[in-house]
Amino acid sequence: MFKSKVALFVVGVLLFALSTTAVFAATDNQAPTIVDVNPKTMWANFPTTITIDFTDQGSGVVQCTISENSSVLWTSPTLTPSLNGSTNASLSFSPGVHTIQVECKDNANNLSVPLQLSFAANNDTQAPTTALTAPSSAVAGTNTTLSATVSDQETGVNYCTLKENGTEIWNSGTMSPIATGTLNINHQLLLTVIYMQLITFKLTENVLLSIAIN
Ligand SMILES: [Ca+2]
Repeated sequence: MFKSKVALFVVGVLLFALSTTAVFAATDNQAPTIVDVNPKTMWANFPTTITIDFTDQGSGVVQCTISENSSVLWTSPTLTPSLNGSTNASLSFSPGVHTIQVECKDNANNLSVPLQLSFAANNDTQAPTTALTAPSSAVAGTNTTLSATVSDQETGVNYCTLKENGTEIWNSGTMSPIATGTLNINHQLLLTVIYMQLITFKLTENVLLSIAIN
């Protein structure tokens, strides 16, 4: 009788141990890892989209932060828990050297090892280049479609406007910065003036072009 009670007790202890082990196995003790942060360099006074790539085991990443000198510059919204994903921040930096620290946490509040990124934020002082690719000339009073190439190796072209004798007749709106690309001006222009100007610029810089009207 005593032996059977001892046996039941032992079985009970074993079952408790097994269930406790199962609970522990479901607990996430694994901190997320920040795989990469891009870009590695930023221009000064220019909004940059920073992409944070992360992985996790267990509960999944739910939030990331970017801080500098212990002050938080940006906090992501609460993310859908993800074991392998990314999130984007938009930040603008003053001129000079910056060291930012990126951290992510999972749904069990495990904090990643911080990833540090140092870079010198410089002002973009080079104006973009642009060239009209069509047409090289036009006949006054006819509808004409313009296209142009734009190029900028620093912050990129993010806004273009077309002026006719100083009056804006078309603009691109704010675009994702273009390093090199073709700008299609989907606008039929009625050319009735002596010349037209295509102006591309970012920040306060601009360049001018003109086409001959015959
Ligand atoms: Ca985890």
